[in-house]
Amino acid sequence: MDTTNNAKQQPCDCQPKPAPEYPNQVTGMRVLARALKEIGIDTMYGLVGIPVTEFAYIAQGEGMKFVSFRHEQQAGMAAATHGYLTHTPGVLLTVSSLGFLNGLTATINATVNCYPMIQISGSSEREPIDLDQGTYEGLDQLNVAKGLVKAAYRVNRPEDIPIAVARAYRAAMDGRPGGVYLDVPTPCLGAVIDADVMEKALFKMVDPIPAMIPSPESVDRALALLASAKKPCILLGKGAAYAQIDDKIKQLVEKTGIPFYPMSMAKGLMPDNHPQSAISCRSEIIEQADVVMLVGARLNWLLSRGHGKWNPNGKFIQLEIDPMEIDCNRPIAAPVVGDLESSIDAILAKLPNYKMQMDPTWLPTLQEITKKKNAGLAAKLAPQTVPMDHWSALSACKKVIEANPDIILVNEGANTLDDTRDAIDMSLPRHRIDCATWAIMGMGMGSAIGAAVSTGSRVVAIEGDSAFGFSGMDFSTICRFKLPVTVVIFNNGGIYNGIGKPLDNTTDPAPTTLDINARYDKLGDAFGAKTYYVTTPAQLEQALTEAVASREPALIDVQLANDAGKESGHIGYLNPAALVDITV
Ligand code: ADP
Ligand code: TPW
Ligand code: MG
Repeated sequence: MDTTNNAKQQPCDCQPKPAPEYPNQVTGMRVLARALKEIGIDTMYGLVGIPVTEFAYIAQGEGMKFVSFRHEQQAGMAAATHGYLTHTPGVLLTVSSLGFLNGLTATINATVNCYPMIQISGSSEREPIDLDQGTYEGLDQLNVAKGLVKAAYRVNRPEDIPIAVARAYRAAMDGRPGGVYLDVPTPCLGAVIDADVMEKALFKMVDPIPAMIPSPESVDRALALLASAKKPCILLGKGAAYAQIDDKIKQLVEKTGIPFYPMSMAKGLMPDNHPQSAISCRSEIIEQADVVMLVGARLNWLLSRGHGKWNPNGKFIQLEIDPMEIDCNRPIAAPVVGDLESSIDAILAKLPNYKMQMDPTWLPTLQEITKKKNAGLAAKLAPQTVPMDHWSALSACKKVIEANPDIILVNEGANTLDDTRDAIDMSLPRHRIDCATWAIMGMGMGSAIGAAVSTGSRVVAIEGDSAFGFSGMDFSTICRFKLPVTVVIFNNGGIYNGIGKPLDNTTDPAPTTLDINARYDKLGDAFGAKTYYVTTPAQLEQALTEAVASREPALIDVQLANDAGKESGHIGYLNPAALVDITV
């Protein structure tokens, strides 16, 4: 094989162009594109520059969709959401150093949330990095990523790329899903090999996502405990939504007759208004349930780590793919370790052997409480306050989104997050995506784009004004790709609200204060979106109805009062001031 550069450099025509083609030879870039295609990757999200620009062109040439972003973190959020919604790894492409780091935050977030994704980053040649000699965009990226993501690999030779890609795929998908980093140094991207060497190296993975069957004993133990419960509950997490076994979950819930409680992103897996829904009975479940069956959900901070007010005599069954999650915060009386599909299949098969002994008053009691709580919620939503607060604005959003259940709802903020989650019922699985386990701001535009691209569905992103600021520039990506996404910004002028007072010794704005008079709709105008500025619930309802019907990029600036919203939304109790009663 002749590896000298036998194709003469073409004179620059000032256009980025695909890498030079050699007769019967290919570069590492083409091997990478082909290997990704071979494992079924049809979309990449990213931001190009040296050394990955030509690779993106080659991938496009191979028929892959490349969604180009304004910031790598957003491209990564899109890839993660793609992974979550499609049960295949989302792929993020970044340049070296800062591009890699910008994207890495999303890959780590994907790992925390158990979303499968692969970040592929170009990196500088090894020698000057290892000697710290100051090369272009030099950073020891593999070592930075290791320990923060589920797995991290580097590939140095084009002929190893198919194996590297398969390894990254399995690491992202198998067991607990997560974010994987694949480092591809410039010399590997540019190295030339014979085309037939590439063809021989490409391969189809056999059984890429193997079933993990739970032991029959664990299934019997779990069923015996569930059947003995007087006040049981099935607690659904986003792992259950991710597993895409919606009909089996429905059978589990309906055949047992047990009330269910969905975590935020599991809303819609079973309709929120299902007769067995205990979504409004969180505290009753926590305080009274004697057996809680966790289905793809972790006993982490979102569930007080199983401590706090949980019934001290309550017991847990946990259906979980990762054995290390078991006994992580509370003893688990009946762990069922396996993939959810296999575990629920096994449970459904044996269910007729067990008679549920649930107290016949338990579900009706929860249904009564639900009725009261629903009336309370309706009372919060009823006043059509102007200037609007979160609730009056949400009364309008609720009507439009619930009337269009195909819409995927993306949601971040503090009050904007908490109140939207409570106000808007979901009726379809995987139609709610939010800032999730890490409670991070800055997933909005990326997740909206990943959701729209990977499903073709309409998306509405309800964003606090602060939350929107983290990812706002990628609204332009929504416009460039003409995606059916409507961004709704609740502008209350700040983080939590806009009434923060600066201390006496400064004339600077208070730390929580942003821009109550900002006209976010004009940002939309800059990129040719449909835009609206609304000050009443009726205007908001009309604007949102029109925007989602158009299936075009749209941005609605919702003017709230600057005193709408409280500090930290529903989780103010986590502030240090709440612990030690500090007042400034
Ligand atoms: P939530 O925030 O909704 O409670 P979490 O992200 O905390 O959900 O928990 C999801 C859990 O689901 C994780 O522990 C993850 O390992 C698990 N999980 C993900 N996919 C599967 C699967 N296919 N089978 C079983 N468990 C899964
Ligand atoms: C990456 C801290 C939590 S919630 C929030 C911030 C900055 C914004 C709340 O204001 P918003 O919503 O969006 O206007 P609302 O309706 O309450 O006014 N940096 C990151 N993540 C987090 N979570 C923060 C900061 C935070
Ligand atoms: Mg705000």
